[in-house]
Amino acid sequence: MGFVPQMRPPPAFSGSSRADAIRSLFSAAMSNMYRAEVPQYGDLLDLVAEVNGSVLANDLELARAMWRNGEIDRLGLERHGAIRLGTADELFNIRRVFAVFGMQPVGYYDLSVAGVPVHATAFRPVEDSALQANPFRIFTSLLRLDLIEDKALRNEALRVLSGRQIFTRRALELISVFEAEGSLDEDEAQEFVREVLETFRWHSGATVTMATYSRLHDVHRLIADVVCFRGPHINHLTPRTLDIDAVQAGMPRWGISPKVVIEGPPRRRCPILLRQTSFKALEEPIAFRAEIDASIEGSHTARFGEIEQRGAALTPKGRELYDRLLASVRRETQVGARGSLADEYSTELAERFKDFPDSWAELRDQGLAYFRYSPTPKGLSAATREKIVSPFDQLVRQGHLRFEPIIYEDFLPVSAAGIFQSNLGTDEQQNYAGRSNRQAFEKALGAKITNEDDLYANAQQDSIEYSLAQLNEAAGRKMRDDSLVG
Ligand code: OOG
Ligand code: NI
Repeated sequence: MGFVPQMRPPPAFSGSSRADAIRSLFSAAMSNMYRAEVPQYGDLLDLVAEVNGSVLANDLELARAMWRNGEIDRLGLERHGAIRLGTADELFNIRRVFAVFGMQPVGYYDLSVAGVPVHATAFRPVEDSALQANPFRIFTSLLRLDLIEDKALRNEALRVLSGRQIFTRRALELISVFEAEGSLDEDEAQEFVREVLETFRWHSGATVTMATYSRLHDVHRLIADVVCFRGPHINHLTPRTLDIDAVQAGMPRWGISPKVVIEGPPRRRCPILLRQTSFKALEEPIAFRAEIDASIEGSHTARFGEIEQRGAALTPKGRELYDRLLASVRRETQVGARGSLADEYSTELAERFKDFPDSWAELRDQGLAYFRYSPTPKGLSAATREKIVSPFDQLVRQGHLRFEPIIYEDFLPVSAAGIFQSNLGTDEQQNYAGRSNRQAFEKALGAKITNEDDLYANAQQDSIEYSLAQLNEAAGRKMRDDSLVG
C-alpha cells in the first residue's frame, strides 16, 4: 500500500474550497522542492509509507476508524514544516501569505522555556473540512533579539536583517490582489505558489562574512541561522506515521541517524497529543562574503527531517496532567548532549505515564480528552421506536452514540524545543524559566492568535449537537410516519 506517492502530480484546482486547493498546490510544491534539495527526506517518506501500510494492513479496526473519520485520504498528504523569521515585518507578511492558503495562526509557543530564543505560532487550516482536505501546517518562529544580551551584536543582527526582503515583488502584488478580491484565479494561484517557493528555498551563499556568522553562532546557533541568509529556508518537513517507534527503529537500516529520544508522551494503547522524532541536520557547504568580490567556503547545519505520530487532543484537565507528568520525568532524568541517560529517560517516561488513563472510555469519563460523537445505527433505530429522553452520557453508555478521539492538530512547546536542540547539534535537554511575550508576538503578526483549545472544544460540542439533532430527526420522521398511518 503506497500511501505516499512519489513526486505527486499537482492536485486538481477544484474541490471543496479554493483555499484548500491552493494549499494543496503549495504543500505538494514544498514537498517536491524539499525532496529534491534533501534526498534523505525522500527516503524518510518511503520508510513512513512502508510502516503506515503495514500498520493499516495489520489493524483493520484502526483502518476502519480512520476511514470513518476521513483520515485515510489525508494520511499520505499530511505533513508540517517549519521556518524561522527575523523581524516583525516578516511575520506580518507571512501571515498574509498563509492566508491565501487558508492557513491561520493557531497557538502561541514560548520556546524560551527550553533555552531557545524564539516564540512561535503554527499556521494551519482550522475548519474540519479544510483539515480533511489537507492539514498542511507551518510552525513559524520569530527570533527574539531582545533575549541577546550583547547590545552591539543585537544591533548588528538588526542591521543585517533590515537589509533583506524575503518576498518577491510579484508575491507581494498577488497578496494585494487576493486581499482586494478575496481569491486568486487558477493561473494566479499557480504563479503565487511559484513565487512563494522562492522565499523558502535554500541559499548556499550567506549574506554576511564568516566573522559575523561566527559571532552570532557563538551566542546561539539559531541566531546565525536566522540572520545570515537571504530568507527563511524551510528547515524540515514532517510526514505523519501511524507507528513512530517502528520508523525510529527502521531509520538506521535506511542509513538515517535518528535523534536519541522520541519527544512527547510514551507509546500507549490510546495515543495522545503528539510524539515526534527527527534525523540530524545535515552539514552543508556555504559561501561566506569576503572583502573584494571574493567568498570563503564554510558550512552550516540547518536542514533535517522529522516524523510525527498524532493522537487525541486533550482537554485543559488532560493537558495539565500531561505537563505535570512530563515535567516530573524531565526534572529527574535529563538526557545529556551525547544521548546519555536516553534509555533511563524512556523507561522513566513509561513508568510515570502509568498515571495517565489508557482507555478511550476512561479518558472520556474523566474528561481528559476531546471526542467527536456520532449516532450509531442502533441509536437511530431506537429513536424511531421511542422518544429520546436519556441524558447524554446514558446515550453513550447504551451504545446509541459512538465517540472517536479528536486528533491533536497542534504542537507542544517542550517537544518543539527538543527538536530545535537536536537539530542544532545537541540532544541535551535544558529547562529554563519561560519569558513568554504573546502580546509582542501578536502585535508583530498584526492579528490575534486562535487558541487551539477553543477549536477542539467547539468541534466536540458541534458533534454533540449534530448527533442529538440526528436522533431527534429520526424520532420526528417516526412521528410523521405514524400520523400518516394513523
Ligand atoms: C521548529 C522546531 C519545532 C515541531 O515539530 O515541534 C517543530 C524549528 O526547528 O524551526 O517543528
Ligand atoms: Ni516539526
